Amino acid sequence: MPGSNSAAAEKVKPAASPAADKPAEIAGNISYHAQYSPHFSPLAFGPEEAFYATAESVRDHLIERWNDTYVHFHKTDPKQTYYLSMEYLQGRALTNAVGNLGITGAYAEAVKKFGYELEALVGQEKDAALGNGGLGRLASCFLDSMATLNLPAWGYGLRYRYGLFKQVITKEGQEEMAEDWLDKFSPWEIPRHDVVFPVRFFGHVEILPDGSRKWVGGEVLKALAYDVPIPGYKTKNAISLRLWEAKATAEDFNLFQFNDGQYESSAQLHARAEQICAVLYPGDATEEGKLLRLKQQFFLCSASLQDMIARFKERKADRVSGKWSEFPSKVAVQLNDTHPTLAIPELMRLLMDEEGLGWDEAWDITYRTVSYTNHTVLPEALEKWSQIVMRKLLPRHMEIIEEIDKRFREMVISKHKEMEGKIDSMKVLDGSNPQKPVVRMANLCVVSSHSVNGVAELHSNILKQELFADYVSIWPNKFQNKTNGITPRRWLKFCNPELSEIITKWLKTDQWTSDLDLLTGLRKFADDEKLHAEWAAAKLACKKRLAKHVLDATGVTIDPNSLFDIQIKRIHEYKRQLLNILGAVYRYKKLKEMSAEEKQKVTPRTVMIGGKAFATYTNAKRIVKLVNDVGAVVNNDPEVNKCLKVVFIPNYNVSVAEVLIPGSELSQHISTAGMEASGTSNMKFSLNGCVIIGTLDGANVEIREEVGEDNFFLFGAKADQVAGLRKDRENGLFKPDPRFEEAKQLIRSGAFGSYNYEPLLDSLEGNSGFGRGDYFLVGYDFPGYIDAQDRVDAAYKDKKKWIKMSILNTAGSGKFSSDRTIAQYAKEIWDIKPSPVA
Ligand code: T68
Repeated sequence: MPGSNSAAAEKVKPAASPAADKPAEIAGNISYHAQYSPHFSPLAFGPEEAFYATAESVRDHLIERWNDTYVHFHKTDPKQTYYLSMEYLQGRALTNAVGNLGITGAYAEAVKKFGYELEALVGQEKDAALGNGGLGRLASCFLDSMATLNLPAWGYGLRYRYGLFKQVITKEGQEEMAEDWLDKFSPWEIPRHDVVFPVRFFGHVEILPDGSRKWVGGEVLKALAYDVPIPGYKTKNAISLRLWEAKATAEDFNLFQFNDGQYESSAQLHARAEQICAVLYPGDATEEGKLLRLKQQFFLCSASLQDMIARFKERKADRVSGKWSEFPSKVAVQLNDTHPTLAIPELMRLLMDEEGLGWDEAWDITYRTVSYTNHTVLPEALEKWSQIVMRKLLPRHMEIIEEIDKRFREMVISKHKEMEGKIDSMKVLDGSNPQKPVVRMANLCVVSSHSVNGVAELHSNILKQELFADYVSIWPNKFQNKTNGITPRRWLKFCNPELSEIITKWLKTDQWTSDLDLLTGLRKFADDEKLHAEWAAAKLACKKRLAKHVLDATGVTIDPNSLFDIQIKRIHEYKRQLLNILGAVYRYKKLKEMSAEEKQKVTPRTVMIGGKAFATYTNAKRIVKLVNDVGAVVNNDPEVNKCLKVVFIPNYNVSVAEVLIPGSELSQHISTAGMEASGTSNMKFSLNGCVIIGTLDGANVEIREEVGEDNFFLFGAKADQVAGLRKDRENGLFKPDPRFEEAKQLIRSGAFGSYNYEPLLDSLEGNSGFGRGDYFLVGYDFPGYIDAQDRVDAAYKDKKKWIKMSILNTAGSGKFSSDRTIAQYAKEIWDIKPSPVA
């Protein structure tokens, strides 16, 4: 390790760590951790204690690589990427760690010596759910790929005490409970008491005698780093996910007040520090909630940038030229959506106020360092912060943002006169409502970053042609596409060992795990009967595992011979779980009308829907309730429940996805066209040999291109029709399909209970207004959806045809590896190169 005592430290021989390939030594090391890692009584060695001791033993391997990688990067001093994200959905780590390190077999054998199966211990681990959905899971897939590609890169985030809530389903619908992922402790994190930075809030700006400005006063908290080592697959590199925790200091503790019995006020700052990392994305309906979210964002940005600058300076000492202008050739900062936008004014402040640079130089460095990824075009998800709140919390940053805005406007007027009329919508500060002037974070990102990208081709085109169109004429080369991807290790090799083995066998190599394009090699076997038999057997095994999960989680028995049809994602009106459930209601109605003979011919189906609704999103919660209510009736109706079951999968998270996706046969990605930026679960399903029913939205477009149109069930309006269709409705030109009316009517009739679904059904009717007048076009797309489902039923009856479609989905998924995505970011945005540890 670098540092003043490194020579001495190197002479001290560490206690022998377990040999990775010797189960007996591994077992000894597990036993060592059980005894000497003081978390449990040494006498206890149940599955939970065994999990923690095993994880700590695996962690020894991780730490070795993680230290070596840090030293290697320190010595070679490459340009590094820093991925700033408010969210990471890491899920469980044990399977992934032993899998990436290539020591699964040895550990499986070692734990057997204690009478355990590795799979059973894996189930003891809590999901690290420090994210909401796709954006957070993408960040986690990216870390896996960065490590695997040996890229010099870091992830930075917050160490939330409670991650995304646990969803409990009651008679009332969804209830939220705090998810205590740190209940005992996380074996994967390493507190770094040597990595601490001050972060200030509030206060004021002082003008110094030399005219420079300084932010002083207010309250100052400490950011303490926790590092989570991220191992690459089949490489010695392990990078860091650095999560910050907020702390107050001993000086902030008022001993006088405490001794006086004023316990709460004596530790006020400690309480405020605790709030910062207490929960992921607190509801922002209240002013307090908004302020806390802004504090979180700034906390991440400030601590991370101070860390990057400290590292730049530390390594600068070894360089010949130590100029600040070199900063962008050593540091790339990627903003995962606008949530870490404050990195822009914070880098400007640190360079100007702390390091003494002038505006122009600081701006040039910032612009060349920062790049921004947009993940949504939904207007309500584009962040806007009150200027009043911003000025109060971050007075110096507000000044800097004002200056950025002013200089941008001047630039447009002097260099792009033709765009002058567009300045109002392009500028960073929006004062059009004098009562509530705001900072538009996306505009700040576009103006201040050298690169802006969308996450799928269609989405990136919408950014260029609509949301950011005006900027394109100023900076035609700034806008890029980087189609999302997923890591094939977690999302195929580890979660679906049955299918993985078959793929390796038929391709005669396991190289596909790091070169996913090799999957195209399966195409030539798409009609091979032997492969068909193996493929079907693997799918059935996964379906049985899935069925067991459903039984354990819900008490509902489902038939592994029925078609497994799954939609799992956050519940949102634009994702249209309502379309799915209305389709199931219509199917139920038709089944009720059929004779016993007719029912014999029906393709039996199990419809599974899972996902969390944001706690204050009423219509999303109504959808959860409706799915559960429909399930309760359908599943208990002996006339139909051999042909149809409807199951709500509770508490959807990463580890539930790892069981559901391998067992899926049909998956629904049915958002209103133009609204889903990309989607990433669509890629996971397709990779696992599941056929998609979907709209031409997000990455569906590219998946369909890759797997072939015959292997994708397409329906629905196209993105460029949506605006016109909404207009038609407003003008009373929309005529609903009778099947759509039938489905709604059955719900209204009380067939699924007496809960008042009127507000939900109302949102599909009328003819104007957001959330009313069927903004998401469920009614327009309903007939096309039902027809596509009929095609699914017919195709599933032809087993050969279906398995071929399944194989061709896997074979066409190579493009969607996050290794491809990250290699493109590295080359086309970050300009960083692989740097493997020898
Ligand atoms: C998702 N966005 C997109 N946002 O919806 C999805 N938002 O299409 C895309 O595949 C994915 O990003 C990855 O690019 C999100 O998940 C959020 O979670 C979020 C969180 C906080 C505030 C706003």
